[in-house]
Amino acid sequence: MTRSWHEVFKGVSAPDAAEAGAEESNEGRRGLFRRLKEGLSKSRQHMHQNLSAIMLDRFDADLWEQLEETLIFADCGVDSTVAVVERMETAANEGRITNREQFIAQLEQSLVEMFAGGDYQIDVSHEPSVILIVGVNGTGKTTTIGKIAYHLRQEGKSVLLAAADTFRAAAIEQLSEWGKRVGSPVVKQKHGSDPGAVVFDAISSARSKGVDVVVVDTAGRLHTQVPLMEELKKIRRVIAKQIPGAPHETLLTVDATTGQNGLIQARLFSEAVDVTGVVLTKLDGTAKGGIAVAISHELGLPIKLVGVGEKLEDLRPFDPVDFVKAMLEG
Ligand SMILES: Nc1nc2c(ncn2[C@@H]2O[C@H](COP(=O)(O)OP(=O)(O)OP(=O)(O)O)[C@@H](O)[C@H]2O)c(=O)[nH]1
Ligand SMILES: [Mg+2]
Repeated sequence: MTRSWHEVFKGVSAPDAAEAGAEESNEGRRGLFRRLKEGLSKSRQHMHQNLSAIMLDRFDADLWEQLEETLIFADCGVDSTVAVVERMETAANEGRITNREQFIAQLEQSLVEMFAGGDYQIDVSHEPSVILIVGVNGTGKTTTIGKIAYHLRQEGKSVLLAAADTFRAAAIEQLSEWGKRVGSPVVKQKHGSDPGAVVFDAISSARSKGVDVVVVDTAGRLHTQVPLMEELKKIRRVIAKQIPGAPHETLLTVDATTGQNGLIQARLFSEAVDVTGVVLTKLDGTAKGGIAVAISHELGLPIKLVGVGEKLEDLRPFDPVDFVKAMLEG
């Protein structure tokens, strides 16, 4: 079942049932699912084409090979693909697949089983809560921050943005633009200053003003850039020193269009920093939405959000069942 935004954030109270009305909230969930499907239309089209080309008259090696190719093409990754095909073969051998509907239903179930469990919520229950956004260059960190801030504001939370990407000249400006758009203050210093100092200021400011959530932008980096990874660890230490237990979330952005390469980068990145979840961005730009399966399965991390466009509203809550349905169902 699609989660509403107030369910995405832990620490946001549910709207008054009488005020929202059960029907209205169901309508909201359906709307979210519809928009997720729109965002995944390229992936769905490809999946559909490939799956409808598979003839189900004989469950033989050919058929399983075709399914395997379909999943590999969709970037589900070798491990997940092998596991899914095995489950499908077992189901067929046990007589649980006799028609196309059962085939699709079983495929859905097997794909859903590939997702790592874990906590899909984003914890904003602290005063203030700190969300740190990390990832490789250009994967969508700053855009995602604008979108997250927008949704938090919609849920009635006050948000402060910290411009701790002091590395790239235009980065501070870019975050300031998002701040203006969503109506959140941005704490910044000049280009080239110490990101730790920016974060320190941001948290002090949030505390003195009673701001609910601080979202920290960081410079893009590769796990191989040792000084930059050290800098990230320092940022985390500065945060933890001011607020024990923070950052409460460290979200890793992964660009879905970079496929298996992005997956490798993400794995190494998450090994270096304590990541609490993934934001899978740019799903609208790829037919290979199966990368969500590979990332979750191979990284063992929950995907918490997906990006399906460049606009403020183009962020979706992630739910494995919905995601797989949106990818497979017409
Ligand atoms: N289509 C699409 N584009 C996106 C999405 N998310 C981000 N982008 C675009 O990707 C580009 C890079 O996004 P940024 O948010 O600047 O990425 P970043 O990780 O902050 O980049 P650096 O700070 O340079 O490391 C921009 O052109 C965004 O508009 C998405 O979900 N879909
Ligand atoms: Mg950025």
